[in-house]
Amino acid sequence: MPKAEYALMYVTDDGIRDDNSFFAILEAALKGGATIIQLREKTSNTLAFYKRAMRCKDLCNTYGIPLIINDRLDIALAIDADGVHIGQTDMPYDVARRLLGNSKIIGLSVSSKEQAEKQNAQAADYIGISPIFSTNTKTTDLAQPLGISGLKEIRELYKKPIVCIGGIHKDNTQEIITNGADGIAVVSAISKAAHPEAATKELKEIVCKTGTN
Ligand code: TZP
Ligand code: MG
Repeated sequence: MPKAEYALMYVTDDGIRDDNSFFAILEAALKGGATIIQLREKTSNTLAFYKRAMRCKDLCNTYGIPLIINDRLDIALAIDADGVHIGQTDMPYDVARRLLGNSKIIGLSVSSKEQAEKQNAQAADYIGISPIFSTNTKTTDLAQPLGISGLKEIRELYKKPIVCIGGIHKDNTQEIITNGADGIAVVSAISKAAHPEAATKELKEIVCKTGTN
């Protein structure tokens, strides 16, 4: 079994501005078995982000699932989230750790073997390989996909959990887990599914039946 917490991360879809749809899909992901939620809001102002974060926290608490916040330390602190996911140009890891304390989760995106070897990646709770495959969901600030060969190289040197993101769906999940990832992070495979709860369940089953560690 992969580490349960990282098996299936649902990264919320910031394209969904309607709160009813946004929270219906989040709840479907929770019901379907997502093991961790990452709130990612790229366009909302601070107040809108904060309000969504509060509601996400309530919902995640109801299902007993951790909630982490993409990029924004201030939002994570304000709602006492379970952690943050930061990229290479966000708050430095050491500062994030100092602000959040040791009990919170800090994940770091890496887009190369060199980044995975650095001290901040080694200190993080997990790394996100970003992107593993090409995706239409994130269009700015996206590195070249690392692919399965990149994942394998990083798995050799990185001992903590690895979560892959980018272009992941039910037909490429097994290959990712077989080649050393502890979990997957998806946006559209859940948010754009005709049946988000069933889609989540299916992804989770593939990860869990494939994972060996
Ligand atoms: N970071 C790297 S790729 C990506 C993010 C947030 C988007 C992933 O979206 P999808 O729809 O799962 O390909
Ligand atoms: Mg970021």
